[in-house]
Amino acid sequence: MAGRLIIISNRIPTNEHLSGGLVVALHDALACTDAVWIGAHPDPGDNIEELEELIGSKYQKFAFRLTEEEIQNYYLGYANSVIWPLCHRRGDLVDMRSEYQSAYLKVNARIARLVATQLEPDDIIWAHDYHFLPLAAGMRELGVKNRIGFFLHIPFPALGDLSVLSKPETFAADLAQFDLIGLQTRSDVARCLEMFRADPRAEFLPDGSVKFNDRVTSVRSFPIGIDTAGFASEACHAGLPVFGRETPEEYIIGVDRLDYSKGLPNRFRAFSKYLETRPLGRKPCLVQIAPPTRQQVRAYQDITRELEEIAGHVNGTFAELDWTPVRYIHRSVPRARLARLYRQAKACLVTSLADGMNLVAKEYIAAQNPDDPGVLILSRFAGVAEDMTEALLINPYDIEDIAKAIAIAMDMPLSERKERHAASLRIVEATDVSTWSKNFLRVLKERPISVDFSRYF
Ligand code: ADQ
Repeated sequence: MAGRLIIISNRIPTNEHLSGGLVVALHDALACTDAVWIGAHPDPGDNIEELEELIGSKYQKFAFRLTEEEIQNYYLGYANSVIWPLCHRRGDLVDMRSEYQSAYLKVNARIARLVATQLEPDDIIWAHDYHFLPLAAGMRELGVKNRIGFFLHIPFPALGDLSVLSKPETFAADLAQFDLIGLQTRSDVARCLEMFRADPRAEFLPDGSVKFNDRVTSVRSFPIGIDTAGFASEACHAGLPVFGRETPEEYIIGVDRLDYSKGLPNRFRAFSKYLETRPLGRKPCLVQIAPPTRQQVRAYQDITRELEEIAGHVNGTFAELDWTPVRYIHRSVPRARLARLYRQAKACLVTSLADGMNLVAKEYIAAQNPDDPGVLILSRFAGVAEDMTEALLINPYDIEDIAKAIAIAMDMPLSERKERHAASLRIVEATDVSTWSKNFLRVLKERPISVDFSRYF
């Protein structure tokens, strides 16, 4: 009998219709396999030694509880105040504390135990993201031999930056316990292989995989995507006007979680710079949708305050009775509405200083009318830029460069818009989300279940 697919992620969807991202991403894999999804319960709790079944889904879902203290130390602490800034090249924001690290290890060891008790020999496990770096190591210690794959949604850190960790050598050792390490881009793969190359415990095998002590792991890129056709059809849907009565004449859109990695302050400053030199009579808006996240972490409070100040300043400088240049919306927008907002926008600004992939870029392209498309202004530092080279690529650290790109986008001739859009759409279609999960699972299933080294020598 074919084994089950066990997915482990930090968040577990509580309502499949409302949540985007990973739920949509894994929908196909979950629908056509005997699948189980395990993730953190949205509410803290003290019953931490058991998995709770969540009912009302097409596949099995189990939640593990985190205590209040673990949310503080494991989730907000080690995951989001150490690993996240490390991977996004913000060593200055790393908040290293011993209680963070011990909570991270403890929670991972517990989840390893909880998952191990559920396992059958043919099950395959797919762990998601930086919350679970030591999960396979914990499971191997318990004797788990099943295939375990890992996908890192955020950038792979540079070798030199790993030194911010108190035990940098465990980063490679933990990852090597997975049978497959999936990363977003070819550059991520290069950085990961560089880490293994620099490690005397690692050895490269003829097929490119990495032997690390007694295990062999493979490192591959699987660029994540979206449900392209589904999103495009939502964008075309007729409905109530997206802005109600306050429809701006023309607008540029930005959609991000409010995170310092998304380059929002420079985006606002560049828009302001563009406004200084814009053609007379033109009154474009920047519609920025940015719901706050991780607000208990200091760096997130700081960026929230900074953005409010800049938005206030831009509006103070340029606003007129009938025109508010920056419309800064601090909350989530339903996906169907978001799709239509993208479609009507003349341009989309993605200014990430570092970003694993950036799905907003792909959503914007999918939502456009191919006969009259808008222009994607895209940071070279977003993973999506590795393939989407026909977007208007910018350096997000250079305000003038972004401002110039806005000017070019606002007046780009239709023929050029169509060409750039068609090329970008080909990338979005080729990296559709079902392709992503199918490819990952195919490669994981092809990995030898217990490695026989005589194959290699
Ligand atoms: P994120 O950092 O969350 O994801 P991104 O890839 O842009 O970044 O995905 C955000 C998703 O949330 C998009 O689908 C977007 O539409 C949605 N979203 C954001 N703000 C919203 C709002 N206000 N209302 C409604 N929806 C909103 C991480 C990595 C990325 C990687 C993804 C997937 O940081 O680099 O692309 O995982 O692997």
